[in-house]
Formats: sequence, C-alpha cells, structure tokens
Amino acid sequence: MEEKWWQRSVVYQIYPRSFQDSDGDGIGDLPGITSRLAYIRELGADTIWLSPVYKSPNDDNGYDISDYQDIMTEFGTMADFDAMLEKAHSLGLKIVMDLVVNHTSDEHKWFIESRSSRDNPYRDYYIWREGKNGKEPNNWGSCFGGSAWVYDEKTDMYYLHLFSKKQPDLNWDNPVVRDEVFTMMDWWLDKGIDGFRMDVISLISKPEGLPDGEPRPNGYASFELCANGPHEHEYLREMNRKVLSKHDLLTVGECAGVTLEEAKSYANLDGSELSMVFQFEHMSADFDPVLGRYAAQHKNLPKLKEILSRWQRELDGVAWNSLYWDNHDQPRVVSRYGSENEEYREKSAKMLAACLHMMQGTPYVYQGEELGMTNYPWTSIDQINDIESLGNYRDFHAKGLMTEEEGIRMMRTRSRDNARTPMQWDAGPSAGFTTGTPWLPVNPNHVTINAAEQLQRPDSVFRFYQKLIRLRKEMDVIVHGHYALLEPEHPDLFVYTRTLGNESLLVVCNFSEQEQAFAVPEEYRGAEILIANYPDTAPAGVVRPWETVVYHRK
Ligand code: ISL
Repeated sequence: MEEKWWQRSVVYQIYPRSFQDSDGDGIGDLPGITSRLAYIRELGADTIWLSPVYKSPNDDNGYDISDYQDIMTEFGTMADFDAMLEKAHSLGLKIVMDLVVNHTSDEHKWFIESRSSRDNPYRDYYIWREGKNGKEPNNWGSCFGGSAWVYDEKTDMYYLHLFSKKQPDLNWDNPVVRDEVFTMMDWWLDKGIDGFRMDVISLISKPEGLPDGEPRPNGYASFELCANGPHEHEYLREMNRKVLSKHDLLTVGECAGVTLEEAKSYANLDGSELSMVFQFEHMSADFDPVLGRYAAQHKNLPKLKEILSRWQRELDGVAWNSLYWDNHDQPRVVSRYGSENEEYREKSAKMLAACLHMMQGTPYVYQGEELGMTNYPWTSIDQINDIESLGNYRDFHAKGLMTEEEGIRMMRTRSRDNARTPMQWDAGPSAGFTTGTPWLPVNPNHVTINAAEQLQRPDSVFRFYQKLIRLRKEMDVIVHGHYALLEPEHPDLFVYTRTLGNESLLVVCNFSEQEQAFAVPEEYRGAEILIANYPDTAPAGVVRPWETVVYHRK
C-alpha cells in the first residue's frame, strides 16, 4: 500500500487560548500563533492541529461554537486566520482544524430558532423530547456532571446536551443537519486547510429510542453509551463521500468510547472513513475503579502496556493509530507517569517521549510537552476554570464521595486546566506568554522550564523531541515496523521491538526511579544506539532510573 503523507507526520497541537498573546489581553490569539510558527518548524512537526478558533461564548473555551464561519473575538479576525494559514503553508506546515459538530453553542442561530417554537423549521436540528412523569426523558448524565437534559419552559420540552447546558447536541439523524455541516466543511476546505480533528465524533449517532443506561456513582448513566451508535459509520461514510474524498486530508476522529473493533472501521486503511482515531483506552489505565477519571491515579504499567500493545498489534496493516500522551483535556504526562523531581524530570520526559514516538502511528505533541511541562500546583477550587473537573467535583462532593481537600488534590492530578496554563516561552514575567494578566495562572516553574532556555541547550527535552521527529522522517522501521511487546508483566519496564524486514529496533523504557535489572537480548548487544537519555551507557544488565535506550539493528 502506498504511504499516506500523514503516516510519516508528527502533529503539534495548539490550544490557542494559552499559546501566545499578541495584544496584552491575557488571552492567546491568532497573530500570536503566527509569530511562533517558526518555533514549530524548528521542532520538526509538519502539521498543526488548532483547537477551536471559531466564534464562541466560551462556556467550554471554544468547544461551544456560535458561528462556524467566524473567528472568536479575542483571537482576532478572519484576516488574521488567513494570514496565519498563508504563513504556515509558506513554512511547509499544514493546518488541521477542530471540527465540533456533535453540538453547537446554545447561542448558535440554529438553536435560537430551534428553541423558539415546536414547529420552527430548525426544531429538528436538535434533540427535543417530552419529559417522563415530570422528570427528564431518561437517566443520561452530562460529561460535565449532572443530567444531560435541560427543561425548556417556552415549549415545555427537554433538549439533550451530552456536554454543558450551553452545548445542545445536534440531531445527525436529520439529513438537513448533515448537509449543513458538510457545506460548512467545504467552505473551510476551499480556504485550503489540510484536515479536521473531529470532536467527539463517535457520539453523533444516538442509540435508538434513547434508552436508560447503567447509572454511575453520581446517579447518571455515562454519556459514552452514545458511542459508536447505529448510524455512526453510515454518517461518516457519507461525509467522506461528499466532502473528505475530494481532498488529500488528515482526518482524526476523537472517539470517546471507541473499541478496537470499531477503530478498524473508523480508521480503515481503505480510506472510506477517517485517517485515524484518538482512542481513550490507554488514558483510562490509571483511573479509579469507582470514581473513574476524577479521583486519585492508580499507576498500573502492565495494564497500560497491555492496552497500547493490543492497539499496536491489531491495527497493524488494517487501520492507522494515533499516538498521544497529552492534549488539552489531559493532565501533563510528566506529572502522570514521569517525575516532577528536579533530578529526574527531564529524564522522565524524554523516556516518555521515546516510548510513544517509537510506536507505529502518527504522534501528537501538545504545546509544552516538548519542554516537559508539568501540572500546576492548584491550592483552591476557586482557581479552576475547567467546566469538566468542576462539574464532576460538584457531583461527587454533593454525594459525599469527595471532600474539598480531596477535590483540590484531584484537581492537581486530573483537571484539564493542568494542560491549559500558558505556554512557557521564557523565564520572564508571565513566561513570555502575555504582557497582561494571563487568563489562567502561569506555572511558577517557568523560570526553569521554558523554551528559550531549552533552545540553547543541546541536551534539552526540546532537542530530544526534535531528534525523535527527525528519526521518524528518516526511518521506515519507525513508520511501518511491526510491534512486539517484551516483559508484559514487568511492573516498571516497558520494552518492545519494531521490525521491518531485516531491520529492527529495541526500545527500553524505565517507568521508575529505581534501577531495574534487564538483560538486553543477545541480538541487540553491541547494536547501534539510536537515541538515549543518559550521556553514557549503563553497566550490562541494568536500566537506570527513568532511562530510555533505543537500539537499532540492521
Ligand atoms: O477526555 C475526556 C474524558 O476522559 C473528556 O475530558 C472530554 O471532555 C471528552 O473526551 C470530549 O472532549 C472533547 O469534547 C468536549 C470538549 O470539552 C473537549 O475539550 C474536547 O476535546 C466537548 O466539546
């Protein structure tokens, strides 16, 4: 099969609100992004995924869109967007836009019409239901806490919102809605953008009859029961036929609740649906058995390895993987699986990078990940802006499942705001992000962790990422090699091989602060070391704290 451009790509994700402010209002913007494109080029990524920049009242920081064909006021103008796109293309950078079409903002003109009367032509653009015995139509919960239904007095019916109350779900079973979305996508593609990251696209086809689901500890059924619904693939294939297939795009579906079997269809190499999906299984490897994501973490390396390895093995030759640790919804991976201690922070950041970037799939680097940025030391619930961790905390707190103190601890390890503190450009005030007051606090560790310092230091985390990205561009075995896991039960070592013909890699990663015993297999002894995070080699039979070594054999 012919290689697709995105199979050798590395994508850099920008969360515009926190990347670079250019006008001193404390909020990142498009001219700010344009001014930093050369930095991304220097890193070596070739594609940018831009989190939403559309007009939005910001109930969920841009994931609640009130106009798909206009730019958020704080981010600039459409002319700023066009200038950014042109500059990106001139630097050889592709731009992938966020497509948020499971829902709109309640301030979108479609919804304003829809809620105005039962017989408005836009009524069926959204999901309206009668109440049941004076209560919600079913027991579904919102991803952000509470019920997924809002009662609307005007027409005496409820509307569905799997996310915030200000994010009503679109009715994809209505063909007119699908056509509206496709026309809007065409409009952006005519501008010359290079693809779409599709927000919770796995949720667009709701289960027939909207039945009750198994309640969770907060009393509501998970929004994930809408995942991979009855018409999911049909709608995506229609989108592909009518829109995507006319261009050479990178498309990645954010697929909450996706299973491996489903992914084989979504990301099928025949190109009939999407290029790849973001799966969530490996993100759940450290979840609390009862409270799920919003509780203390439980590191379980054998489980993490089992999940990632299964996805590596089973999609090989059938579909395409995406590879990620960080994004705007996840805590920082150095704080999650690495070490925040000064002595080992950089080593662990590099180890995590190598572990992910040596796998098969398209790697995603989230802004600041290439510097080893960490979680923020939150001290109060009032500091949190993230609607999701706040909503879930309130549910658990109300049910007596979480004290305020536990809530703050949970925020430190779990809140999405850990990923959203401003990008750390330099050691100066506000880390060079803004001349004003940043919308979220800058991490105090920006005086040591920042881009300016790392760019001038050859052994920095930034330079390590740069090398990993360059290696992927150069080496077929990294792009296409077959994967095999070694030491599946080892609690601290993640070891795997990649093989393509006679060429192979051995990737050794120590996920702990302790030295581990490990004998490098015979055939790799004396092999070339492609990349490593210690300047020298360990004594035979030993892997040092947070060490990573990639051996290359031909
Ligand atoms: O990652 C999650 C669950 O583990 C959730 O944080 C996340 O909300 C969910 O995966 C959906 O995410 C996407 O849609 C949301 C938006 O808030 C997220 O930022 C976006 O990535 C609603 O549009």
